[in-house]
Amino acid sequence: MQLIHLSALASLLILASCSQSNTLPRHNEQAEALMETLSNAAQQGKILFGHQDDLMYGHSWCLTGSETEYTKSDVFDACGDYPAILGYDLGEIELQKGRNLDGNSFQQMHDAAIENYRRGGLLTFSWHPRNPLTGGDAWDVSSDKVVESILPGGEKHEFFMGWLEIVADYLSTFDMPIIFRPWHENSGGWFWWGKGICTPEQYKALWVMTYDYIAKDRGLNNLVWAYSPAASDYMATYPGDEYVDIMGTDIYVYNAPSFVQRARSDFEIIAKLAEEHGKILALTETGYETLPDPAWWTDMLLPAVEGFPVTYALVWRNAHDKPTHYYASFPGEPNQESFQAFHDSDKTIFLKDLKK
Ligand code: BMA
Repeated sequence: MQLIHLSALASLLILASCSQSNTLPRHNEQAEALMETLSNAAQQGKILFGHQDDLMYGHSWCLTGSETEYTKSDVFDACGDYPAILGYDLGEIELQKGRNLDGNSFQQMHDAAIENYRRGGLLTFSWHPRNPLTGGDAWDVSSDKVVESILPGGEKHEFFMGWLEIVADYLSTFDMPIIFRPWHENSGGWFWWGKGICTPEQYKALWVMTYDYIAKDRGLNNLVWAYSPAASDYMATYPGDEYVDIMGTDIYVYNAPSFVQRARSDFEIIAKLAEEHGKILALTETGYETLPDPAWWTDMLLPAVEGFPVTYALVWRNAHDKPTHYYASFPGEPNQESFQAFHDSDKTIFLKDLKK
């Protein structure tokens, strides 16, 4: 009898905890506020500026590990203000070595992001996970069975759910909203979750599995979910309105014929979809490596988004160990003046503007 009672009680508790997580609002207040900040910017014809790995390192410097202030920034040193959005990457968190694929300490990314939120700034995480089937990196597309292998019933399913657990554990240490952008650029064929490496159905199932575990099972409703394929194939892998908050896309300058033309024709498509589906529009990654055009900031990036409700544009990282791999200006970089004009423009929002 006693046993029956105990197991009945256990079932009741399980049921109660399930129904509790099912009744959680999809977004907590922090996430709602983040989405409102983004939407308000677009309504005013403004765009938030983001920079990948800002505060962690820059073109010619890198945190040593003992810092606690998180004030050094190429963007700040170039224009006197911090980006409105920090972009960080979770890649290799699944290996549990304390540092990501580009050498950033997970602890420091956490502390810098929290401090930056206290200053009024926002945060987005992408994830370049290793290949769970082959053991290679995110760019290992040697097998087209990877996604299949991690979906329910696949040989790597349990193993991969362990990776999601690590991600959810880390994300749950942030008492702040986060734009979470997994499985990005999937309309290209360069990541193991990309086009031609998995089917659209498998991709959607991967997204839903990720969402269901992190948002529902783990109850992380501080996340705002960003989807970011190319415009040409946008809806082929769309997981559904209940799984996506931001309709984004990644566009770099090397996309022919010209960046402005390409971006504008992409936004014609995605802005319409975002409106139809009630989603937020974003340029989730962009940039011109080594900034060869002095007018890139004012004469390319701003005209590329002009007239579209693009809420933010995040430029990629300024690697400290690859001298030509940079996307934001820094002191002495020839485009600093144009970057300053971009910062000073009433169309852009940096950290100081978020505080106003
Ligand atoms: C790429 C490059 C790589 C980096 C990766 C993940 O675009 O910057 O050097 O490892 O992003 O951040």
